Amino acid sequence: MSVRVGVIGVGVMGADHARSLATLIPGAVVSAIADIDLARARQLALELGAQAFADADELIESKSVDAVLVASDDSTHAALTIAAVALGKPVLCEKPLALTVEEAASVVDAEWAAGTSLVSVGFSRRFDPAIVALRDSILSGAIGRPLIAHAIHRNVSTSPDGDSASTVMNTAIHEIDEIPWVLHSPIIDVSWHAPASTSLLPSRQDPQLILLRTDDGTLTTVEVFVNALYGYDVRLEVAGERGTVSLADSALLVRNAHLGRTIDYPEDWRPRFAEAYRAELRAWIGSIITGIPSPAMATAIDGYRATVVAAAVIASMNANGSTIAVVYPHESNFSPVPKE
Ligand code: ISE
Repeated sequence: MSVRVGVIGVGVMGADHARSLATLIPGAVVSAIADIDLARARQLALELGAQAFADADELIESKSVDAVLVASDDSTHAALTIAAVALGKPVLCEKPLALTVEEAASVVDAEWAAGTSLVSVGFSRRFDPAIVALRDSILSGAIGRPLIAHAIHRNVSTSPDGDSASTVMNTAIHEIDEIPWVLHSPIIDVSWHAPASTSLLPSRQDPQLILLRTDDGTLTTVEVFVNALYGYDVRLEVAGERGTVSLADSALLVRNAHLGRTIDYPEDWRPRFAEAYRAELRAWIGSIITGIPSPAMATAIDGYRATVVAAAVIASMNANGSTIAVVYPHESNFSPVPKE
C-alpha cells in the first residue's frame, strides 16, 4: 500500500518534507502540492511528479490525496487540519498546531467528532536521536531526580515581520513541548523575561528568557534568540541530584587547521534535525499504513497543551514577567479518542 500525500505550503520546511516523502520514505508518494504562490507549487510539483493546487481546500478534497501534511503559515494550521479531519484524512500538522487556545481545542474536538486519531503534530524533536537518548538517560535514573534544566535555542535570523509573541509560538514552542516530554511532567507555571535586546531585529524583543516550572519541581530556563547570527544552535542540559546530562555539540564539522580548532554550525534547523524529520515522516506514514499510532508522535492533545503553555508565556510577557499558572481549560472535556 502507498499513501498519497498532499503537502500544503512549500516554503523551507514544506519543500523539505515533500522531497523527503517523495524520495526517502517507504510507502509515501507525493500526489499533490498546494501553495499560495502557485508558481512555487507548480515548480515542486513538476520536480516530484505531483499535481499543483493554488487552493489548499481543493487539495484536501482531492480524490488523489489520502493524507495531508500542513506546512503553510502558522495562522492557517488549525483550520486546514480541521478540514482534513472532517474528511477523515490523517494530517501531519507542523508546529504550532494553533495560535490560540480556542483554535487548538477546536482541533481536538474535530478529531473527537471524527471518532479516530487522525492528527499528528510536527514536534520533530521527539524523534531526534540525541534528545531521545537524553530523555532515556533521565528515565533510567542515571542523574537521579532532575532539579534544574537549561535550554538554549538560537537561530541565525528570522523574518523581520514577526513580533515577540511569534518568537514564543513559532520558536520556543519546541522547548514548550520538549521539556514536559523529556521530564515526563507537565508545565504548571511560566514566566517571561527580557534581557537587553539586539538592535538588529527592531520588531521584537530578542533574546527572550522563559522560565518553565514542571509539576516535578524542576525549573527550566529557556533562552530563545532568533537573530543570533552566528549559527543554528540548540542546547539542553538537565542537572539532577546525582549528575547532569546534556546534548553533545551538534556541529556538523570540527576542523583542525592553522594551529586552531574550529567547529561549523548549521545555518538553519534542517541539517541539525535532518534525522529527526526523516524519522518523524517514517513514523507518520508507518502509522497510517499499519493503523498503529507511533508512541513518539505528538498528538492533537499535545499540540493543544503546547498552545496553552505558549499562551501563558505570552500572558506573562504582557504582565511584566509575572508568573502565570498554567491551566489546561478544555482538558477536562477531552476523552481519549476511541480505537477504530
Ligand atoms: C522553525 O519553524 C523551526 O522549527 C526551527 O526549529 C526553529 O528554530 C525556528 O525558529 C522556527 O522558525
